Amino acid sequence: MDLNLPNRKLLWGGATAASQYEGGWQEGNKGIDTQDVRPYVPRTSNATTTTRLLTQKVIDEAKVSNHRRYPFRSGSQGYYHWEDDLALLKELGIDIYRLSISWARLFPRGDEQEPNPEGLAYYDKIFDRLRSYGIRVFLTMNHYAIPLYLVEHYGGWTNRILIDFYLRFAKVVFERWADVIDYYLPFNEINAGYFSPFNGVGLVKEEDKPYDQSLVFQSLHHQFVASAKTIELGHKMVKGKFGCMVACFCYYPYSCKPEDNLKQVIDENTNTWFCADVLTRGYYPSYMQRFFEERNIEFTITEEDKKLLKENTADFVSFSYYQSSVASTEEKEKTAGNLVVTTKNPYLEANEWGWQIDPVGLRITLNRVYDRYQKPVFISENGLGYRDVISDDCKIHDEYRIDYLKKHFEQIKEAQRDGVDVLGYIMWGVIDIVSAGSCEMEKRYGVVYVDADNLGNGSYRRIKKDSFAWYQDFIAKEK
Ligand code: BGP
Repeated sequence: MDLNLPNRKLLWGGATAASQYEGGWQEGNKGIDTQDVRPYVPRTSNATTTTRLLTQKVIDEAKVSNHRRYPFRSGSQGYYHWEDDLALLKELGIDIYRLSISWARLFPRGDEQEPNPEGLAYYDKIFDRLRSYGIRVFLTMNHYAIPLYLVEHYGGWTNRILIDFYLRFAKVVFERWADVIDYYLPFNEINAGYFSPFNGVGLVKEEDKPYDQSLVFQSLHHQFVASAKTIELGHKMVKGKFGCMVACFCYYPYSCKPEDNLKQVIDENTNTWFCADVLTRGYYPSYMQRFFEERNIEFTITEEDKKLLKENTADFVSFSYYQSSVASTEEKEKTAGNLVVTTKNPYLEANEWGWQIDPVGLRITLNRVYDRYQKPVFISENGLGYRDVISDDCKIHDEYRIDYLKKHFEQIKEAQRDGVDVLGYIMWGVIDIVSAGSCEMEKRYGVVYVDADNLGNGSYRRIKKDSFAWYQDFIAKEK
């Protein structure tokens, strides 16, 4: 019996993001952005608030400080090492490279009419080289970093005018590099907007006060509209496909107690599916009505916005997946994860940062996403954050990462056999980069090691880890 299930050859890739990789924060007339002002704070203190939820005081201090504790200003110094890095990616044999463009490198303040020529020249070089290597491009148009000027003078994404500024940026990208880009993502992990409003929507936290949720959701709504308008324009101008992306947390109920199961549904709906529902189905899901009412969240959605969302949905769905989570109605031991804190799962191991490693959860997530949207699915981020060490033989023996990748890849194959239409897999931080959550260089994901510590000490020399050869061999066999 033939059900005509999709059976694609997967694209295997690797990813970086401009703010975490490039450095060169003042090179080529780049403007300062929201990541440049995030300080590294050792994890022993109240690091989450200081590093992710920035107040104006922290921003003001950063603006006048040349201290090395601003890791995004150096990133992995990709701005200077890009030629060697792209050569390494070529050697690795990846089919597709996911990267982002720094908005502030193209539009230093964000509200200019014309792009910065030096910014254009930098990305010309990158895209030319990728073209000549035959590596396809998965472009994250905006991966967290927002020109700081837009935050301080316009209030970040709370202000509807950012949609116009963003569209100006998008148009430049379409006009200039369309021939080399296959997949576009208007926003990285769009649901980060409400877990991490400074990173996600450029919202500054007031001292000693929680975020105003109406502002958070208004900002997010503006990003939804910007995304729809980008797709509308992109479909007219370029051949590439447009996706949406959410951070997936794969919730399990703690027990078979009905209340735990209900909590699983609610947590997964509000934390994960809400944004993907809007961008993929083209309208706000009904379950959000109650969520907004119970929290007195009020914001503006115009009739024109509704029409735009409806008519410009994503061509494919993508997600990051690092860990699964547990929904429990009872107070249980907690552990951290990507963007969320969750109940500990007694069946799983976690990395040093508490992120629970769960390859089967990836298969479950792929099935849930495909079943829900019936659109092709791209795993746009996955990987293992680990404190790698250089051993006496000057190598990095990261057999734990090989084991992690192997087990996750097996589950992707299983999901394909389940009938999920998987487009590809992109390994996060293929070359070591600064952590977006904790601003550490020493939380490493790459198959290429970058010799630098959390304060930017080091040679920034690149060293291939053992996982490099393993991934290279895996990809070669897949071709
Ligand atoms: C995602 C972000 C990435 C990335 C990754 C790993 O949320 O899209 O930018 O960094 O998580 O997180 P971290 O860097 O905090 O380990």
